[in-house]
Amino acid sequence: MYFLKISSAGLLAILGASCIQSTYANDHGSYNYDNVRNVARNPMVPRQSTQNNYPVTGAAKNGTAIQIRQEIRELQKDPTLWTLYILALDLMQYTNQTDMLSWYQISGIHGEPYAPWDNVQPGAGLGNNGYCQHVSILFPTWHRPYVALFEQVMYNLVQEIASRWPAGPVQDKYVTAGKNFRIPFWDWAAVPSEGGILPDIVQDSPTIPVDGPDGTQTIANPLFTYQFKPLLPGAFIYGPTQYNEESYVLRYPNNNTASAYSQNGLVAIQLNNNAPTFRSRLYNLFSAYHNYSTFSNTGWYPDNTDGDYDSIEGIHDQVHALVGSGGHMSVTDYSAFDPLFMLHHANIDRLFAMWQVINPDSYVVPTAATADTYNFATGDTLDSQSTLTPFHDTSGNYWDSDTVRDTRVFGYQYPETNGGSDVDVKDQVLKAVNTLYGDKTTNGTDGNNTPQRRDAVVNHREWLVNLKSDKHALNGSFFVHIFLGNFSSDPKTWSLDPNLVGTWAVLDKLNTAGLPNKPISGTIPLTGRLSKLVLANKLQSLDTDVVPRYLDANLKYRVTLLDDTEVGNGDVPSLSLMVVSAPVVPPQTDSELPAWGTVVVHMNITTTR
Ligand SMILES: *[C@@H]1O[C@H](CO)[C@@H](O)[C@H](O)[C@H]1NC(C)=O
Ligand SMILES: *[C@@H]1O[C@H](CO)[C@@H](O)[C@H](O)[C@H]1NC(C)=O
Ligand SMILES: *[C@@H]1O[C@H](CO)[C@@H](O)[C@H](O)[C@H]1NC(C)=O
Ligand SMILES: *[C@@H]1O[C@H](CO)[C@@H](O)[C@H](O)[C@H]1NC(C)=O
Ligand SMILES: *[C@@H]1O[C@H](CO)[C@@H](O)[C@H](O)[C@H]1NC(C)=O
Ligand SMILES: *[C@@H]1O[C@H](CO)[C@@H](O)[C@H](O)[C@H]1NC(C)=O
Ligand SMILES: *[C@@H]1O[C@H](CO)[C@@H](O)[C@H](O)[C@H]1NC(C)=O
Ligand SMILES: *[C@@H]1O[C@H](CO)[C@@H](O)[C@H](O)[C@H]1NC(C)=O
Ligand SMILES: [Cu+2]
Repeated sequence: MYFLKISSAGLLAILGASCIQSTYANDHGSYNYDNVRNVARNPMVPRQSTQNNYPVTGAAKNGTAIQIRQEIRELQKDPTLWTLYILALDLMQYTNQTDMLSWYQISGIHGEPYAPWDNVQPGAGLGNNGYCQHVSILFPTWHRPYVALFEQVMYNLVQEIASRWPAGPVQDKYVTAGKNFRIPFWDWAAVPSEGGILPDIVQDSPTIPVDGPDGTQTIANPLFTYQFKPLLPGAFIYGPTQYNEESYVLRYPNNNTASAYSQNGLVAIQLNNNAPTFRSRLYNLFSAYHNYSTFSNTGWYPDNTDGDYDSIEGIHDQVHALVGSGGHMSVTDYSAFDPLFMLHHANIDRLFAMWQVINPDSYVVPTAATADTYNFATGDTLDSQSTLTPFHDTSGNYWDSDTVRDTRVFGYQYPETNGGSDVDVKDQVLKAVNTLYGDKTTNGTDGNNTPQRRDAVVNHREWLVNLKSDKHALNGSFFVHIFLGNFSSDPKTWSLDPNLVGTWAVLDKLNTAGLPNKPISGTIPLTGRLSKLVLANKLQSLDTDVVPRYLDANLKYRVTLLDDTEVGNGDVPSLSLMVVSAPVVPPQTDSELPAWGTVVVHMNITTTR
């Protein structure tokens, strides 16, 4: 469902309507395999590892077969693999929380409850952190074995589930398909061939029918939410208190009480509304960022230029915060419990893998840690041999950025990075970047259902807002909404407003007292919106003598916390915004990307806007 133009009244109607849409399936439960072999309910719980050094291998590799991770909506077209995927998610979620391979414990590696996993103990004084690396040179590489571990657990469950069909051709079909199983990714930037950015399956229904080994049953939809079983008191030590009361993972909760529900409908709209900026940020990142240090994370390096504000982590943060909007995905330490987390991170890993193909020589260089994690203190030097704890390889050593550099060590590739010796993989990646994220995605539609015709605008110049703030400026995650033109006076509607260009998000922890507060940065591209104005004859050109005047009259911004309360523009210590542009030579073929000239600053955006 798209909204071409929504008035403020229309937005309020949508807000109202969404209040009746979602209720939870209370204990609709998991798939019941009882009748197949007359064994106890959920007999297929993965065995608790009895030795330490659990080897992270990715999905089992049979011989040299590297399998492809597919987009979730592609995987859904294959009913056999899809059934196995849903059943494996379900089984993992219903695995006892005390088990190290349960959904609970795998999710818990990322952040809270800050428990050791695989008996990997925290460094001295570091126990109140997750293992995960953010604002870190290790952001892309740490998450690679993490997602591979999830894939490995899922793969093993798939093998077990497939074997549960009664012997015969149907079982053979599932067993054969299961051997090629890989987890899907969620491409939130490409123009979907149908539907919106947020896949229907993750939002439509709290329960789904699944045709498993014991026939068709209705189960709790494992992509809709994850239910803690049970929510352990005090597991989430840093408030707000609702996280210790909500026994379901929530997205955009309607209030912050234990009985709150997810407003997936609003998440879907604000993702559609922001998708043109996901797409443009990615396209700019692939085109203009060729240094791994800047590409990899939101941290601001002292020798950065005005063209170095964005990063893959920054775009990742925008998606996290908009999906969560006050729910679990918008808090770093709780985010991994949401079923969308691994779909999102498989996509981040894919974008990283694509970037690696274009930039094979730029990689992790020694860089001081900007924040504490479970095993590294602020200021420790992180390099390509820093251990990616708690992930061991088969020799009992930890994986490091050097050993995870190629996704094939974990037995997977992506559609764009896959190819034998006869395939020019770089050419394939460049074409995919142009097709999926490029200026010439004509005939596609963006979130507002308007054609993208940026290529029709001659004299090409890219316009952006550069943003920078301290990571913990507000002691918690927050949004900066950038508008061109008038917008609603109700902060609840800002991320949905038709005149929103994009929402920059700062993703934060909840326990920031006393933490080092380093600057981070990002961008919100303006060119797509400005080009539409040019095409509509509302703006003369994208030239430097025209655009600043227009922006001076029309560009505005507002800040909100994740519960949609406004923070005054002047009340955000360290937040700065500026308008920049660069001349860009458009690609001559679909195997090239735009060539960026020097980025220049046009205006500082003052707090009075
Ligand atoms: C690997 O493939 C071979 C040949 O298809 C098969 O016999 C074997 O069982 C497979 N091994 C695993 C671990 O799946
Ligand atoms: C989970 O395992 C623990 C420890 O083995 C056990 O006490 C508990 O009853 C189990 N929970 C469920 C729901 O089976
Ligand atoms: C929060 O939302 C739930 C679900 O609509 C409702 O039952 C509850 O009364 C609300 N609580 C408050 C304090 O608004
Ligand atoms: C990459 O960026 C980092 C951080 O700005 C900088 O220190 C380093 O010199 C750059 N590397 C190259 C090869 O330009
Ligand atoms: C775009 O759509 C128009 C009309 O539907 C069609 O004629 C044209 O070939 C399409 N262009 C591309 C690049 O697909
Ligand atoms: C913006 O709002 C002002 C004040 O309500 C109004 O005068 C102006 O026409 C509006 N501009 C647009 C482009 O809607
Ligand atoms: C954030 O926390 C720090 C340290 O506790 C405090 O000094 C600062 O005033 C807080 N800032 C805001 C905006 O709440
Ligand atoms: C923007 O502000 C910075 C520092 O606050 C200043 O150095 C710079 O000259 C300003 N740029 C413009 C275009 O006003
Ligand atoms: Cu993340």
